[in-house]
Amino acid sequence: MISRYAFGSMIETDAVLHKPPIRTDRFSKLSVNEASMSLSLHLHEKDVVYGLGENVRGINKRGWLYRSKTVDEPDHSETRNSLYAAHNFILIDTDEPFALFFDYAGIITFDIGFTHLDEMKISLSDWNFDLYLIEGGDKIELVRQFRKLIGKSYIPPKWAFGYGQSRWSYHDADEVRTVVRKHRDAKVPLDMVYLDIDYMDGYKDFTVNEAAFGDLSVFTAEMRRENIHLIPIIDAGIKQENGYRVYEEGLEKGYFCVKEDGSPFIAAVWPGKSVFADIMNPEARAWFGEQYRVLVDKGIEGFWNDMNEPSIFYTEDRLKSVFAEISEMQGENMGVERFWHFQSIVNGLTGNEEDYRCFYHRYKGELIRHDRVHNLFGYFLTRGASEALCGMMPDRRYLLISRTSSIGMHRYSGVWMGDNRSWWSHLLLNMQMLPSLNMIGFLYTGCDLGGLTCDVTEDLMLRWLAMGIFYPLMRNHSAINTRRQEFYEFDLTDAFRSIISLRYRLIPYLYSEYMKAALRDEMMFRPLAFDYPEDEHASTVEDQLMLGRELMIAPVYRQNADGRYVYLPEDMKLLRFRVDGSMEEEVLEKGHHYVKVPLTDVVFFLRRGKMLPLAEAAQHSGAVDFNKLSFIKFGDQNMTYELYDDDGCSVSACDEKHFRIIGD
Ligand code: MIG
Repeated sequence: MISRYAFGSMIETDAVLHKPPIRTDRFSKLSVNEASMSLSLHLHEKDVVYGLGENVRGINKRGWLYRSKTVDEPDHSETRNSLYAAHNFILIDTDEPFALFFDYAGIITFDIGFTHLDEMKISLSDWNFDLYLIEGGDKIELVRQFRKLIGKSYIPPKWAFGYGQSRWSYHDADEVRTVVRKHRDAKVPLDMVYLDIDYMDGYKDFTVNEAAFGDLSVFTAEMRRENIHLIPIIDAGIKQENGYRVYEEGLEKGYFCVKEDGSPFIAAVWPGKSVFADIMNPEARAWFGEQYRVLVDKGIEGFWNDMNEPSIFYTEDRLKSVFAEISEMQGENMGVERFWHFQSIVNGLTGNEEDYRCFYHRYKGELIRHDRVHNLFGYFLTRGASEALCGMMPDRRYLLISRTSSIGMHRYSGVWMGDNRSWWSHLLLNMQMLPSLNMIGFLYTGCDLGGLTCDVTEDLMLRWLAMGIFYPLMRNHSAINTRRQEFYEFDLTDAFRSIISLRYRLIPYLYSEYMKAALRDEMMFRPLAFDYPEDEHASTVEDQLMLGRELMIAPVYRQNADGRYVYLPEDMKLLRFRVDGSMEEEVLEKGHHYVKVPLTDVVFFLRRGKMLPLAEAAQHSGAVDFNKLSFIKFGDQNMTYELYDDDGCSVSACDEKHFRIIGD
C-alpha cells in the first residue's frame, strides 16, 4: 500500500508517474518536527536501512550522514556525504518493513545513526515536499510497489550488453582503429568504443574534430562494419563563443539559465566559459535534446552525458573575489591557520555553493533560484536528450547513460557510477551501489572497470573485470595521465580473453534477467537478505549479491588474496570458469566457506533447482546465438529457464511476449 502525504507545496520533480490522492490524516510513521524541518525515527538494534541509491558506504546505510545533493565529487571515500546523485528512497527493514520516498528537488540530509546510533533524522532545506510511505509485504514487494509508482526503467539495445572500451581520450580515428584491431586480432570480444571530450572541436558539444576523425559518418559506418558502436560524450556546459551555432541559437531563444539581472549565467567548465540550458523550461530541454541530431545523423546511436550535476570549475565573479582576497594577503606574515585558509580559497572555486545560489531558472512564469532545483539538473537535461532521441529514432533503442541522476531519470537512461579510482576498495563500493540503484529503477548501470583515476595494476584489472562481467554496463574506462588499461597493455592476455568471453556467454542470461527486472519492476541485483529474509546472517553480508533468480555473486576484492570467504544462505553449486576454457562444478553446503579463486578464474554460485543458460563464445553481441545454449543445472529434477529474446533494437519489441520457457 502506498500513501502520499503533502507538506507545503512541492516543486514538480516528475519522479512519480501516477500520483495517488493526498492523505488527509497526519503522517505518524516518523515523528515530524516542522520547526526544525526534520523527521526522526528510533532504530532498533537489528533494523537495517537500505537505499539512497548511488552513494558512499555499504549496502546497510546505518552509521553515516548522507546528503542528497548532486556534486562532481571525484573522491568517493568514506568521508564524503554526497556523490553525483540525489536518490531519496530508503527501505527500513524492521519488524514490519516499510519504505519512504521524499519527492523533493532540494537538499536533504539523512542522518542514519550518525549523531545517535539508534536514531535516524531526516532534514530538509525547506518544507515543501511530498512524502510517500510504502507498507505491506516483504522487501522485494515494497520495491515493486515503489517501482510501479515511478514507472518503467529505460531499456538499452542488446548490443549495450557487450563490452565497451573507453579512454579519456582516444584522440583520432586511427587510435580507435588500433583499439578495435587489437581486440579482434586477439579474439577479445568488443561492441563499443567510447569517445571522450577530445573528439569534439574545442570541447564544443555537437561538434567533431574533423582533422582527427575525418567525416564522422564515414568513420561510424566503417566501425559498424566491424560491429562496433561509437559512443561520444556530451557535456552539460555549452561553450560561450560567437559564431558557435548552439550557443547563438540558445541565446537568441532565451534557453539558458540567467543571473538575477536576466543576463546569461556563465561558468567555466571544459570548453572554458560556458552557458547552461534552462532545464526547468520544457522547450529549452527539448531544444538541447534536438542538438543530438547532428550526431544521430552521422550514425551515432549512443551517448554518455557528463558534467551534468552541473559541474562548475569556476565563475568569473568568484574568481574576482578570490584574486581580491589573495592580493590582500600578499606580504602578510601568515600563521598556519591563515595559510590553510589561503590554500582553501583557490580550491573552493570549484563547485562553489555560492555559485549555485546566483543563477535562475524560468519556472511557471517566475524565476526560481537554481539551488532549489539543483538535483533535477542532470535528470531533466538527460530527459530532454532521451525524448528527442525517441523522436529521431522512432522505435529504435539507443544507449544513453548519465553521470548525475535523481529518481525518475531511470525512465530515460542508465547511469555510470562516476569518477572512481583504481582502488581495491572501489571494486567493493561500486558493487554495493548495484542493489540500491536497482531499488529506484536504475538497472542499466556499471562503474568504470579498472578505475578512472590512479594507476591500475594488472591483478586489480582482472579482478574488477571478473566482477564487471555481471554489470549490465560493462565498460573499461580510464583517465588521462594514468596507466593505460586496455587488455593488451598487460601480460595475462589469455585471462582477459577468457573473462571477457565469459561475459558474452552470459549475455542471454543477463539480457533475460534485465528484461524481467525492467518489465516486471524487479531488482536484478539484490542484497542476500531480500531473498533470505529469515536468515539473520544474510542481512550482514555486504560483499555478495543475488543476481537474477539463479545466481549469487561474490567477487574477490582484496589484493594478493588467493580466494575469499563466502557465505551460502542455502546449498549452492559453485561454478568455476578457468582460463584454459574448462569449467568445474562443486556442490557446497549452506554456511561459510573459504573459496580459492586464482587470479585468472571466475567463480560464482548457482541456486538449487535452477539452471543457467550459457551461449557459445562470440566476438560481438550480434553473434551471440540465443538458440544455441548449453545449461548448467543444480539438482536432478527437470528444470526450466525463462529466456527473453527479441530483435534487440526496436522499442516495440520490449514486451512480455518475448519470454519463453526453455528446458528439458
Ligand atoms: O572533469 O571527460 O566522469 O568519465 O573521462 C572530468 C573527461 C570530466 C568526467 C567523467 C569521466 C570523463 C572525464 N569527465
